[in-house]
Amino acid sequence: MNFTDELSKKTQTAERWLKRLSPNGEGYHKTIFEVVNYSLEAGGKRIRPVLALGVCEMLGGREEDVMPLACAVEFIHTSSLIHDDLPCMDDDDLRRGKPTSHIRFGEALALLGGDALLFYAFETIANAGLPADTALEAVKILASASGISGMVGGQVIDIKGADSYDELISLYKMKTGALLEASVKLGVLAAGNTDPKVRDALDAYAANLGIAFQIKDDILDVEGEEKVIGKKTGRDAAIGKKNFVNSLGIDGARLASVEYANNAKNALQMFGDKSKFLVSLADYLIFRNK
Ligand code: GRG
Repeated sequence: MNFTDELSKKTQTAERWLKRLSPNGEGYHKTIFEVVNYSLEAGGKRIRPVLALGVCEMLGGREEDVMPLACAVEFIHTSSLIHDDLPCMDDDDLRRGKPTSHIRFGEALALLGGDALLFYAFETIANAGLPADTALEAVKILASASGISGMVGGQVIDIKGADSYDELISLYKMKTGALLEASVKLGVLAAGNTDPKVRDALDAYAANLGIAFQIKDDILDVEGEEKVIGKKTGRDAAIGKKNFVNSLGIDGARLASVEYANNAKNALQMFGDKSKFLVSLADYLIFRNK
């Protein structure tokens, strides 16, 4: 199968599982189901679940073992997008091609929608029927990637503003890289692979991919088309936020994204042909138009 077909197949698998595992219910509080599903169903590239699935399959694992974990990452990611768009954060009114959650439902419900999805991610892991030690390890991976020294910590640096190149890299590793790294780690966990060499190689792949992905996000903020990427462009310039493009120029940023993607691909050498999908995914992510 060529890369495009494989990506499309894995994305469809992610959509199918998200539909199956997304929160659903009735009751006096039923509005919250509408709030969370509005953002989940708005789409998105589903890169994180696809990555978890790609890693798990490369290591010989099964779809049914990885997809509840992969969906949990997408729940956290979607929760972070809802919070990121709030007036107290980036104050955006467009996301995934639709009005942001707080524009549609008001700030209080958007805040609660993000909160609800965060907890729901862990509920999903707990209900996945995994052996207790696997579930515990999955919780550890996801909680530390999302929390104080992961995505939330990265957002704290983002709010303050990075003062140096090194700080910018730390920010990217935490705010964006941590969840991509967690996706890869969960793929390894679901496949039951405990070989330290395998883990180190895939950790290196994910760490470099995370930085490359965020640099491309910076590039799209400058040259992306709003209609295609589904969110407002020019945001970093508007609020004077330091990023790779205004630090290195557009060509420098492009070069840096290629360099990090190359590092990611090189980390996969030990897997030979089996890593074809993950190698192509790195290229796809730095040349994407949304
Ligand atoms: C959820 C408790 C909690 C806190 C959130 C707001 C915040 C703290 C963190 C910000 C995280 C964030 C939005 C990082 C940017 C990562 C990024 C490049 C997002 C865009 O990801 P894509 O391109 O989006 O995969 P789609 O829509 O395709 O899923």
